[in-house]
Amino acid sequence: MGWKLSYAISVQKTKFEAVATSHDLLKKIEQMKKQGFDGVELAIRDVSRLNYLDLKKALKNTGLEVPAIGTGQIYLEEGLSLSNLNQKIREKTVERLYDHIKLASNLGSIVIIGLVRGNLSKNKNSNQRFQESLADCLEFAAKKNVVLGIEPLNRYESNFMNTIIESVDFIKKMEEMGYSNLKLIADSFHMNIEEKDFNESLVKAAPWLAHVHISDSNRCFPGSGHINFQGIIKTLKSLNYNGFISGESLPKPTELDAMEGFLKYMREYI
Ligand code: LER
Ligand code: MN
Repeated sequence: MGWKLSYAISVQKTKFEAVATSHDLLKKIEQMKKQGFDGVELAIRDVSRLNYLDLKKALKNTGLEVPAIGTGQIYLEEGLSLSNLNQKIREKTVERLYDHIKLASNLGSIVIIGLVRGNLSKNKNSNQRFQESLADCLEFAAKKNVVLGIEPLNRYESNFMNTIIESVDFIKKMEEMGYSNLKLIADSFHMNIEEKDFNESLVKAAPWLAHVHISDSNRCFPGSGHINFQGIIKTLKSLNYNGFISGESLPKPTELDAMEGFLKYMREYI
């Protein structure tokens, strides 16, 4: 089975710890090529600050793909989210995501809707407002042939869509409303906290599963904690999953060790 492997890189300084960072994207992508990665997942706060020419050059030189673009820093660094009570803030979030979607359209990536969801408030319209803001993004993305991926997050990082089934139900509801470009991203770290059974949840996720994030129970590279990755790999194979597997783990003991640890584990078991 030849799954393609990528690793999440933040292109700007960030509070989010479970990524590798890069201030020289060109060098970083060349390093990843040498390590044997097939792709680089980019976590981007503000697309307008990205050195697009360097990125294009690095991708052309190396042949690496960008399977996914992460957006969580919009929330973590700036407090913008799709569920903010303030309409102006929701609009600003949507505008910001349009830039991620345009970039994704150029690079053939999916755009991750994880932390940028924010948190629902007690206000009874909260969920509706989130849904409307996301629908704006979905419409814009559809015109650009871009898929958005809901990533269920553990309860300590968001207060809604914590589980696969909750997220699948939401995706189905959006499909009924005519939005067909919303898919699902499974992250082993969040699943370990929220799911009853990895296998059952992945089976339910399968028809919508577009991307997979991998880190162990302690958010370090696979093999450092107690998640049964061999079980996960077996299930994904049985489901004919054919997307990318992307490492998203703490830079421990060092960033390079974490990236190498991910590759070594995956090469041994996939
Ligand atoms: C956050 O914990 C995470 O896993 C990111 O991929 C979501 O934006
Ligand atoms: Mn993740």
